[in-house]
Amino acid sequence: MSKPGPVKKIVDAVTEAVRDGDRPAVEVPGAPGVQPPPLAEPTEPRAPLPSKPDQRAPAVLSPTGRETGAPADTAAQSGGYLTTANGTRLPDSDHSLKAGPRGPVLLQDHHLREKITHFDHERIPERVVHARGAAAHGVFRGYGTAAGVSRAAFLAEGVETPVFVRFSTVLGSRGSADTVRDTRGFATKFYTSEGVFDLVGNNIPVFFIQDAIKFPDVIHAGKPHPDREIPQAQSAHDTFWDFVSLHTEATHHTIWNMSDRGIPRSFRMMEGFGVHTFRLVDAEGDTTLVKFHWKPKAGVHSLVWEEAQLINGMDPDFHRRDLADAIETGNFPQWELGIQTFPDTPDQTFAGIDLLDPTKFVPEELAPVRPIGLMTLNANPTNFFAETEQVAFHPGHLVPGIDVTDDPLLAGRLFSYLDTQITRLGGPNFAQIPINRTHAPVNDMLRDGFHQDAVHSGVAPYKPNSLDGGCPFLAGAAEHAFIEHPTPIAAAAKVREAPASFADHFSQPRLFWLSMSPVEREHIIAAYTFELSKVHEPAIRERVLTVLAEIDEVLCAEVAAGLGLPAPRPVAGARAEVAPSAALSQVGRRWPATGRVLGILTGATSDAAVVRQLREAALDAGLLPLIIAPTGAPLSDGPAVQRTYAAVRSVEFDALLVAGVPSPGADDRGARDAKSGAVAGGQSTLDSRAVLLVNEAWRHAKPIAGLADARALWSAAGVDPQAPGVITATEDADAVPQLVDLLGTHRVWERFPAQN
Ligand code: HDE
Repeated sequence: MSKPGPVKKIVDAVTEAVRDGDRPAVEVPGAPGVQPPPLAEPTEPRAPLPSKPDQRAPAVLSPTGRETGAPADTAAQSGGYLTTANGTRLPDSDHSLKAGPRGPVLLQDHHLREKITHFDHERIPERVVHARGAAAHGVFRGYGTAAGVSRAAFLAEGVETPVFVRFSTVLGSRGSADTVRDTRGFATKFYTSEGVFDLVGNNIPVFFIQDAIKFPDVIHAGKPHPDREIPQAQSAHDTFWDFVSLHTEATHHTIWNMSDRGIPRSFRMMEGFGVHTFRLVDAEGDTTLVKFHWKPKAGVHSLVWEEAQLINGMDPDFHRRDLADAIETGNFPQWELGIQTFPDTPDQTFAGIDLLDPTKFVPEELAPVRPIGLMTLNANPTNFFAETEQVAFHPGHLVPGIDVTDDPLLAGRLFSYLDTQITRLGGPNFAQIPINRTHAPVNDMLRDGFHQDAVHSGVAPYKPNSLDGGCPFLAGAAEHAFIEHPTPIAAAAKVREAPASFADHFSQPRLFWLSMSPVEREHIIAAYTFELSKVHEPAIRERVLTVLAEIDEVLCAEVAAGLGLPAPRPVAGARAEVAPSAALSQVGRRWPATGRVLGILTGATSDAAVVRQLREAALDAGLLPLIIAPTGAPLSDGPAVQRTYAAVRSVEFDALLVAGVPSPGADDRGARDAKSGAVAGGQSTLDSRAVLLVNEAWRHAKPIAGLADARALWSAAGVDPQAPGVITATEDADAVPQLVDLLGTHRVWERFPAQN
């Protein structure tokens, strides 16, 4: 095989970029550039500044995957003077060329026309689904543990492969909010030495439909109503529930969406799933069926619904900011890639579960997830449009050793992703866009088309030829060709039918429900109740209840009670006997707290030395501390302020630390800030925004700590000082380690007593 030159070099650069210090590279993320601007408008030209250290651009490779040796900033703007697109310098970009100062504007003004024409075409069609997303660069290192089941070169021990990962919501438009209740996309592009491999998965292991032909139906039902185009980015409306209540194979995916998985705390804290069963092929040609899993090192954590709703107004970019900030502060998110393996038997079932049915998953208790590699996201994109918007994933981007199965949903995807990019990215040459370029040499005989970036030489882009010496030649297995596995197909007739096993729509939703902890069940009940209360048509609400009756009596009864409707009984009588899977619950384990956001609430009289010390301790523990103060003025000789009382909201933080008495700020009045007085019984000696902050953190079961003088705040905010997760520290230094310990379980779950 030809030596994988570019891949190795890029990985070396990435690995070098991975900072190993104990302290974040940047303590407070979000600076727009590498250097702060002067107050006055600059008067002398200078070359554009480099990107920030946390950013990386696509690798500098030719459109056909060849190493160019060009410096990494080659694709960026250059020079200190404004030019046309053709590099001619310009004297003015503020005034159109006119016949005299009062016009008319002259058609001759080529600069005006170029500037406006380009602007007119700045947008491309957003993705038909998964339009809203955020992405990062990283590296994947194979453990070698998959070597026995797959010949894929990038899975071999120690092999490092550059990756680009895009996370997304499914339903919303490109400008919609991040923390809506929805499935999240988790798409990974591996730039391997054998070509690009895309693992285009979700954060939920099952899908709404079993056959690709139903995809337009489920998406039309989930998208906003076609007449008013509302609601944006959510499933809480008539058409969604109309569809899923009639098309009951959607029941399983729907209950996952209604669970806490539908409102992740962070992209960093989501599992990822390939959903379909794939077929791995080893060096001998032997096959194994697998399901892919991404396991986040930070654990799987979620928001609570009220937080999610507040965040959508407060910071609609919450998830993309969180991802970018974590990377900028050196808290690189990591996931282990794992596989569940199943024998490749003719019936393609495992423990009675049909592996070709994408509405079913295999509980980890039946088939453990074996880790096969580690992914680290360590650089932010340099340009959102060029990279995150233009990246084009495709489940058909496969490498030798990874093949597809006959899952009918996957079959449709193999057609759809290629097709959609032709419209979205303006023609068939999107593989040549820098972020999509393979890091392996290309010799494809595909020619011409819109936006052809390659300058192909020679006269023989056809086969067979003699003019080009018969090149390019075909590869065999020894030369790492991708050879479809010759899977036998049983004798069959052409039918529009599903296998009989696909008719079971309720046993796994029941399994999921029974696997949840009591508080997670409360959240599921609340989510169904919320969503259905937004459904206008009573018949649809009642119909959903008939589906819930098939899952569980308590679930159905509680949702029915919330809607004020009678609870129906299951049609068939008995529900399936299923064994719960403990691995599905998000509650009950401990995880590292690194990268969590700590709000440090200060008052006008806070001791700057103590605040500095607490902040240092938080940074040492790998947290991202943000200082909250009455105004933007720093405490005397203390650290800079990141949030003011007027701008802050509890939902930004995973935990709160009160380091001083928040006496009322000058703007603590309803006319200026309606949050003032939001908490009944607020006392005049405390700022009511600070009281609200603590009250919300308390209600959302977040760890809260305060130094001894926080007691008055506890009582004003309705916090029980004896309750779990409330720390009143006597020694300043005590608070941070205790908070870190509490963050290990994400929330103080004991503060959410549950009944069901
Ligand atoms: Fe997709 N899906 N999908 N999908 N999907 C797209 O491709 C489609 C499905 C997923 O960050 C589109 O480039 C069909 C399952 C992700 O760029 C489109 C079917 C899973 C992303 C498309 C499915 C996914 C997409 C829209 C049913 C989880 C975002 C733009 C057969 C395993 C990728 C684009 C990114 C995007 C079609 C079902 C995941 C239209 C027809 C199942 C993560 O091609």
